[in-house]
Amino acid sequence: MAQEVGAITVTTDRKRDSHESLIMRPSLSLIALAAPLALAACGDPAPTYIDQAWVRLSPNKDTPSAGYFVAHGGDAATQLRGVLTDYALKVEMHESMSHDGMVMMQKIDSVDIPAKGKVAFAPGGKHLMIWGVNDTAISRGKMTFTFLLANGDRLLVDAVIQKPGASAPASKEKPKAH
Ligand SMILES: [Cu+2]
Repeated sequence: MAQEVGAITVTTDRKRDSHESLIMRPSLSLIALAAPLALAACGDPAPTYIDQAWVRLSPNKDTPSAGYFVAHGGDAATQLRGVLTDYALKVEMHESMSHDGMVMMQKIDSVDIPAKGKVAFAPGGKHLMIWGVNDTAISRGKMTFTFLLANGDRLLVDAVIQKPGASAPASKEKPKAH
C-alpha cells in the first residue's frame, strides 16, 4: 500500500513576546567627583581696584572738567602711573594745595597706592583734570577711564558725568569748589 506522505509543513509560529523589553544593563557610571585641587580662592592675592569714579563737567567747554575716584589697594602696594580715556582730549593727574591762602594745583605723575590702603581723588585734593570731554560721553552721562598701574594692570572704570551745578553722586564726598 503506497502511502503518500504528504509534506508536512511545520509552521513555527513564534509569537513575539509582547513584553519584550529592553533590558537595562546596570552599568556602573562612575561619577567623577572633581576633587578640588586647592581650596577655592585661597592664595589669590586681592587686586587693587578703583570705584566711585565721577566727573564734574565744566560749565565752559574751554576750561577743563575734574574727575574723582577712590583707589583701593590690594594685597601688594602699587602706584597709579596715569589715566587715559578715549572720551576726552587729554587727562592729567593733579593735586590741589593751599599755599599762603591761595589754592594752587600741580600736575602729579604717580600716586602711591599702599597695600590695603585707600587713596581718594576728591574735591579740594587730588583730582583728574580732563580737557575736551566729548559730546557722546556727555549725552550718555558716563565715560570710561583706563587707570595704569605700576604692576602692569590696566583698570577700566566707568565714571558718571555730573552736569555743572549737580552735586556729587551718592557717596560720602561733600561737594566742594574745585
Ligand atoms: Cu587740576
